[in-house]
Amino acid sequence: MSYKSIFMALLALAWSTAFAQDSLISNITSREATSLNGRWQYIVDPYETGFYDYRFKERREDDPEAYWNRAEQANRTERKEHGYSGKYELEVPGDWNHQQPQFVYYEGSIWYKRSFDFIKHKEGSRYFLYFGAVNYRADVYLNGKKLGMHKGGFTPFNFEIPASLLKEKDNFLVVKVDNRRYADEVPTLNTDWWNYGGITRDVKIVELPQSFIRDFVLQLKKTSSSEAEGYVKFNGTPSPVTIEIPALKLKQQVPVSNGEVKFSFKLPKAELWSPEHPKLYDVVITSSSDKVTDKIGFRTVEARGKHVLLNGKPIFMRGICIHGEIPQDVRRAYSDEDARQLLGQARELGCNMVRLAHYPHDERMVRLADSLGILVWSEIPVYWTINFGSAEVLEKAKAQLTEMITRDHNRASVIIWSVGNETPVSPVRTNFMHNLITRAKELDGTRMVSAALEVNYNSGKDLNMVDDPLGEFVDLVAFNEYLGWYGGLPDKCRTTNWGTIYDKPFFISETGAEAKAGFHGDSLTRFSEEYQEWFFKEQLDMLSRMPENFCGITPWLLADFRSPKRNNPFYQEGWNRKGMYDDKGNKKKAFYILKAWYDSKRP
Ligand code: GCB
Repeated sequence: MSYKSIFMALLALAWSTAFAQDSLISNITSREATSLNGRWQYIVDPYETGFYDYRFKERREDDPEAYWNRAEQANRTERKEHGYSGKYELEVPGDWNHQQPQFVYYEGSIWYKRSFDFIKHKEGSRYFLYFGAVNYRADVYLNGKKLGMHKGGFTPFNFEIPASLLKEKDNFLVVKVDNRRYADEVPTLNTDWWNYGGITRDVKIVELPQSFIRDFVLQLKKTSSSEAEGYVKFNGTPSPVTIEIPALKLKQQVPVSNGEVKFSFKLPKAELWSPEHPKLYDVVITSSSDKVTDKIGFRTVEARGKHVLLNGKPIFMRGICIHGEIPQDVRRAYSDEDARQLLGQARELGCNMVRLAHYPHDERMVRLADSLGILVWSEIPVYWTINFGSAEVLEKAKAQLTEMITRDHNRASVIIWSVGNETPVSPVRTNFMHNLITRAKELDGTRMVSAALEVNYNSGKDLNMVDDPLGEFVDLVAFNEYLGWYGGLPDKCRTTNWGTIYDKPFFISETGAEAKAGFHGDSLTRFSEEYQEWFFKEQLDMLSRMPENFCGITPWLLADFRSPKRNNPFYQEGWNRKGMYDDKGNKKKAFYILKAWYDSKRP
């Protein structure tokens, strides 16, 4: 090991211990919880006055001017320069940008405060405060004490609340949310989507026994349709467990062995989960002090030779990329209804698959995909020009990858973990991405791992080869191409062919063109619905010449979305218009072209 790598490793270790948080509790939806969703009071703090004193030193925990401390004026002579009031409230979950006009472009810190009473159900319980997601950095304080800090805008996290700190009446919970972008974060400064800030997903307190089931995996073995395997992880002392699947009359005892609870057993009569038959089974896992339930589908998925095999049979993925946004309200998606809208629109288009770009979406999306039978590509926001040379940034990306996989590793719908999008080829980047792929495979050996790669489609050659060195490490070679939008006109598709040097399944993870709904012209008129329609006709014709390993496509994308990079004053006005649906939910002409093609591809 060189001095440089020792130094980098130490730095990474220091970083991970400095910001260590409690390991993520998975399957949170099956836990009884006290919701803290609703109206929270706020203070906007662009100068971070609540966090730093006038010498810009972090405030002491008991500093009365720290915004995490109670702020009521005790008497009329007391000077108070901050406070929470019912005049200033935001809805949680929800980004702040859409809630009040003055926040539409705000990037900075906002302090959220919520007072609440709490009923403890059992003596001797443990309490965890759980956040579905906060974008980007959350500093969390309860009754004046810091519970922890978390970075990463799209994954869940939890902090243990010391039982003595949680009161029956009038708890004072404060979360400082900071959504500023930085070069050394994940994502970095530059993305093609709006950086919505706030407590964007559910907040709750879960009450758990001293030793509880923190996480478990129960899945079919990678290539066996009748053998299940997995493990149960505890927070506290592990105990033997019983796994039950009542519909299969299955009851399996699993002992603790060498401190671990791991299992593998036959599951002979299970009906397999698939898009055509999204069968889910109730699963109950009981330990000596805890019990969790879940609904789990059993299926196998693998990249073998030229194909992706689902339950042993080749599958063609009729997909669409989706951003976690509800365009008609100009906001982030967070509810059951939002998930139904997005996946419902994808189904109308004829999809059997979605790429949830470019970050993990709300857990509701993958749970609904499980019950609708929609395959999912799930991704972390390692997007474009991350600082690939930094050991610290790699740790941040790994943390988000771990949280994504831990949350969703029992979802049959999820078949691909993606470690990033359009990252520029260089040895440093390939090493970084390879590290992420290795980590994803350590965490979950049953799913495919991929990344959306780039290819130079302006090379002027008739045959464009995907030869990114990362192709060696992924299971599925996926690439983005915009031939006819960023390069030339759509008729270029007539003479262009695609291939890859890797003998692996081949997938188009993006292609698309912009159209302002309701703007019409001839097919040569940029931003007209006719241009986008022509683009898709040419693209889809081209696909008939794809090589044998071509296994699917997720065009860019379901619906128009907010992007500060899109500033054409007539057609874009701050929106990326590549949607099949516009920002009001209307279908554009291209929708029908893609839908007809998908209908022709159904098995
Ligand atoms: C891409 C990116 C996506 C962009 C899209 C576009 O390649 O992956 O995030 O929004 O192109 O519209 O240019």
